Order: sequence, then C-alpha cells, then structure tokens
Amino acid sequence: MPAYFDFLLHGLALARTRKMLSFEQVKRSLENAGQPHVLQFWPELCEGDRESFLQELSQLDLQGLRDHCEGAAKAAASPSASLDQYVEPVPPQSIGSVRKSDRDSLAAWENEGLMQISKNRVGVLLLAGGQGTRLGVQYPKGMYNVGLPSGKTLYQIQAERIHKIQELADVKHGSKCTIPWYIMTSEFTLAPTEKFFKEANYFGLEPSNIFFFEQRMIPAVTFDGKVILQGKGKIAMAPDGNGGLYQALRDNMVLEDMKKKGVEYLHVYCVDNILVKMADPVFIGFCLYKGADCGAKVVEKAHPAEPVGVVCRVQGISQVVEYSEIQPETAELRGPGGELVYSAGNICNHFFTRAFLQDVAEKFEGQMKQHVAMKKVPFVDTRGNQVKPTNPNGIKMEKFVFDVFPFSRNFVVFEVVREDEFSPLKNADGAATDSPTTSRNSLLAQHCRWAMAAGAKLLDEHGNTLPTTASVSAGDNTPAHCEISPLVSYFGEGLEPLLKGKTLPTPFILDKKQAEELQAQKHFSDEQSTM
Ligand code: UD2
Repeated sequence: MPAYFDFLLHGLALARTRKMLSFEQVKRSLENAGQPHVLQFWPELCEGDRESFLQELSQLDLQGLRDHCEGAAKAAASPSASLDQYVEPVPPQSIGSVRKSDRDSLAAWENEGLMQISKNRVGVLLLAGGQGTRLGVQYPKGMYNVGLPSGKTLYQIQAERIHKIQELADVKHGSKCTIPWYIMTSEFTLAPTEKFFKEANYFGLEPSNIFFFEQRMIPAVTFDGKVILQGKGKIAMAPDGNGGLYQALRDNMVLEDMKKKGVEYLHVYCVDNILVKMADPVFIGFCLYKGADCGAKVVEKAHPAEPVGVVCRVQGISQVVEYSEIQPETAELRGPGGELVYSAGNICNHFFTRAFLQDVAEKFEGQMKQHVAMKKVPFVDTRGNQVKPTNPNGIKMEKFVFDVFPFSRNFVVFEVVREDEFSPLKNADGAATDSPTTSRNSLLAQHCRWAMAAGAKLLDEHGNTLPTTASVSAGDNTPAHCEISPLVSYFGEGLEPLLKGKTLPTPFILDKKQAEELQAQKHFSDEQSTM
C-alpha cells in the first residue's frame, strides 16, 4: 500500500541541462550521498558505456540524492497516513452537472467555450509520460490501436477532434482559429511519440502548433534507501508522476509559449480515455461562467473499488484522494438512497487558467505532495546478475497532477455522463474493465447512439434492425460496428442532415469522404424536390 506524505524534493530529478562531470567528481558525490555502490561495476564497463553512464549521473542533482534516498526509505517504512478520518464529500451544490443542467445553461457554456476557442485562447495539454505498464505495451499508449474498424490510434482520434472543434468554432464565429497541443512525454515516450507524429504528418495539424516536451525522471530506490541499478551502467529511473507537469512547464518554457500564443485556458487530459472531448467547450464555458481558475471533470463512480481518484474535501479543502489512498470501508460508504458517498470519480480531465499555472510554477510547485509507490523494479544484484523481481522491491516517488487543486482560489467540479465521456484504456485484453475491447465498444456504442439519434436505422450483419438508442450502450458486449470520424462529428452534432431516414447496414464507417458524398446527395435531392 503506497504511503502518503509531504516532503519537499527540489531539483533532484534528471534535468537535461547540466554539464558532464568527471569520474572523480561523480564518485565523490556518490560517496557523500551514501551511494558508492552505483559505481560497483564501473571497471567492467566498456568505454562507450562509461561515457553514457557518466552522462546520466552528471544530469542528476547529486547534492539532493541523499535526501531523496533517505526520504523515500523513511516514507516507505512509515505506515500510510490514513486520510479517511479527514475526508468528506464535496457538497452536491458545488458540483456542476451535465445531467442536471438545463439545455439553456449547457448551450450558454458551450457558446462561451467555442467563443474562447475561436479567439485562440484555449490550448490542450496531453499527459503522455506514463509507461503504460498495465497495458503491457513497449510503446506509448497513445500509439495504441484498440481495433476500431478504421484502425485509428488514440493519438489520431485526439488529433481529429482538435481539427473538428477548431472547425466548429470557426463556423460559429467566422474565425480561423488554432488550438495548440502541448504534449508532455518522458524519457520513455518522447522519441517514439515524436517519430509517430512525424510519420503521420502530424495528422494534418500544423507542426508548429504541437509542442512536445519532456518531464523529469527520478531514481528508484530500495526499501533501505539505495539507488537501484537497472544495469551495470544504468540507474533505474522513472518519470516523476503526472504532477511532474508543473516542473516540466517551467523547464520547457511552456507557459511562455502559451503567453506568446495568447492561450489563457488549458484543458489537461490523460492519454488513455478514448472518449475524451478535446478542449471541451461546455466544460471550458462552465469553468469560465463560474470564474474558476481550476476545475476537474468527474463521473459518478461505477462501484466502490473502481480505480479512479475521488474528488472530495480533506479538512475542508477540495482535492482528489487517489484510489489507493482511502480504505475500502470509506470507499464503500453509502448515503440514505444507497448512493456512494464518495462518488465523484476523477477522470483526469482538468481545466486551468494560465495565470493559475503561472502561480503554481512560481510559488507552489515546491509544496506539492510526494506519493510513494512500491514497484517491481528489475535490477542487477551485487554479483552482476540481472533480476526480474516477483514482489515489489523498489520505491518510486511521484507527484500527481491534481495535487495543485488546494492552491486554487476557485476550484469547480463538473460531472459528465460516463458513457459519453469516459472509457479509459488501462489493462490488456482479458481484463474485465478498461481494456482495448471495452474502449472500442464504448466508442462504437456511442456512435450507434449518435447515428440513431440522427434518424438512421442500423442493420446488423444479418440485416436485422438494431434496437433503438436506449438499448445500445457500452454495456453491450458487441455494439454494431458503426464508426463516425471525429472529422465529421465532434460529439454527435451535424449528423441529421447526413443520416436522417437512412438505413445503414453495419459495419458502417462514416469518414470525411463519405460524409461529403452524403452531403452532395442531399443537395441533389433537395434541389430535385424544389423543382
Ligand atoms: C489517473 C488518475 C486517477 C483517475 C484515473 C482515471 C492521477 C494521478 N490519477 O489514474 O485519479 O482519474 O486516471 O483514468 O492522475 N503520466 C505522465 N507521467 C507520469 C505518469 C503518468 O504523463 O509520470 C500520464 C499517463 O501517461 C496518463 C496519465 O498521466 O496519461 C494518468 O496516468 P495513469 O494512467 O498512470 O493514472 P491512473 O490510471 O493510475
């Protein structure tokens, strides 16, 4: 069970800017930090390996290494500080909700969001530095193809949604707007992500509007506070958590870029939610109407043990408590109507003003909590054998992106409908939830609902009419293969003129080309009927 504690860790992480130190300097520093074993295999290394190892060690803040190692060991040894006694739910009246809001409010928020987008004031920021361990692939999760009829990857789906929402804002406001896409990667994901985007010709987006940057890495440590050697000339390093964002914003001058481009509002999201509404104008508009500097989207938790953080109050302050940090008894608490008391499930979709991010980067980043995770970290033992542990043997320290919520002046929560907006890809196929199959099905089911709501009749592969909107849900094992390109529709809009009254055998893919053909057919028949 990960412990939870507050200690400050400054500048320990790998910063790629320091100059190369001599072997003697590194050796002395490691001895001072109580870590001389790091160089145990130095005599066995070839010239090339020595150079890259020295390079890696030079990038570490060796001054801070002792504190980091001792702090991590101490935190791991101390029992988790239980938050359970301090938590209380966010009062329902402070949660905005798609389900509970009237059409006019939703339309007003959407208009506001689209207007801000049309004025180039909105950017999106993707957290893509994670290693995707649970999914078990060796490449960045965004490159994953969940098996949609189109074969699109998560990155492509996201890129196409950016195209479309820009277009919607332009059509509404007569603009030619751009939503810059900031992509935080880590040492593991930067090179393959950049290569993937380049080979895909940036999915038709302007490359100068895509800003890749890298978060820092920090060493994994044994339970007795020793840096873990992953190879004879390599330290086991891990990204510093998605809360490494704020340090990375500073390291890479991201806020300066936002300012230069006039971006005032940022939608931050995690890579694996196939239903993510990029730069969601409704969410952005809601946050702006409420005068918020920081906001989080939530869905109602599916069940007490669902692995999502919970937005709640801790000693009166709104924040997210991660699923691993409250006891099952607390997660299972129910109210008088049988509803979960802690039901506001964080879906890792956040709103920030640039001003707030500036404050965080300048004043608060150093106060962020450190979370401790016990992990299985492959290592070389003292005799130089490579070992793949079967039990956790190492400590990884992480910051979480939502840990800045307590620093905000006006934090808001926005509840959205799960089947419309949340279906994350976390696990490999075979798992009951959050797998490629469940993600694929969620998207296809949504597109079936959109097509039917637009007035189309869908036929299954045997020619039978598929059930009406309400019965097609992500809960069905295999929704019909109806896939609508985000280039055609961002969130179900604009389909009626194309699909109304049509009978569509599935599999059915509505891509841009087909939409144009349908549009042309419609013009033709409209003209015929007026003649
Ligand atoms: C995240 C949320 C959790 C819940 C869930 C919903 C955090 C800390 N937890 O949990 O509350 O909302 O998502 O799906 O946000 N990442 C980085 N750098 C890192 C580690 C992760 O960029 O060092 C990215 C990762 O690529 C992904 C996102 O952060 O896009 C979330 O990471 P995760 O999948 O490890 O988080 P999870 O599912 O434990």
